[in-house]
Amino acid sequence: MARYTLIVGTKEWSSWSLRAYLAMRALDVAFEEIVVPLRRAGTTDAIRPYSAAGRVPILKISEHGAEHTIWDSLAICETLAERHPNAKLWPDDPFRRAEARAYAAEMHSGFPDLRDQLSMEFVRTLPLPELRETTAAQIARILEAWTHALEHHSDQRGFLFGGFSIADCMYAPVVSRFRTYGVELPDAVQAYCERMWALPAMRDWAAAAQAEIESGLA
Ligand SMILES: N[C@@H](CCC(=O)N[C@@H](CS)C(=O)NCC(=O)O)C(=O)O
Repeated sequence: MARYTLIVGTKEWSSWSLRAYLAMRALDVAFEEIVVPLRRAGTTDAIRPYSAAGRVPILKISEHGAEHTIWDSLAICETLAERHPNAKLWPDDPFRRAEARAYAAEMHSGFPDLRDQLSMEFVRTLPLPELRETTAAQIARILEAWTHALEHHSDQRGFLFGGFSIADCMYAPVVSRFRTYGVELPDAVQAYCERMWALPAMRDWAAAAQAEIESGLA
């Protein structure tokens, strides 16, 4: 049987780690977690023993006497989807799945101004800064994409593509950013964000982030 270890960064800040964590939590499997403190002089040195890329998240899979390393949030999500088809981390329908993948890829490779100007502070609430035009345009694009998915691909389960999928994992840090900075949202998107925020895995991540703040780690 495989043994999973997920290496993540400080939960208040590590948006890429949150994505892999949510995918992991969507499976019915135990995993060990290691948290590496970010924004420290020694952060890269602390990550490199786990992966030469020096970035979190990292998934270690020990199986049949060998240890495999997967770095990068989307590669981890894809690997988990492949290894655990019953968890349905991607939609069944091929075109829906293709679209969900495009959503995930758009997040993975895009929205640099949003990520830069509204950095993830998972449980803190902060004033909304004056948005650059590019940031405002990226927020508008996300709202358009989510509204489209919720109208055309969602169902009574209420996630972007019906059941919880990797598309939701990839956008979860944006849900948190919208909450942190009080971004005004259309009703359907607000309801989606509330559903995401209420997920047990999101609540657990929030509790850990709060503990980091209280202990001075974040
Ligand atoms: N594209 C990568 C990005 C990973 C990334 O940039 N992670 C940040 C933390 S959220 C990191 O490891 N930073 C290292 C550092 O701050 O030194 C992924 O999707 O996993």
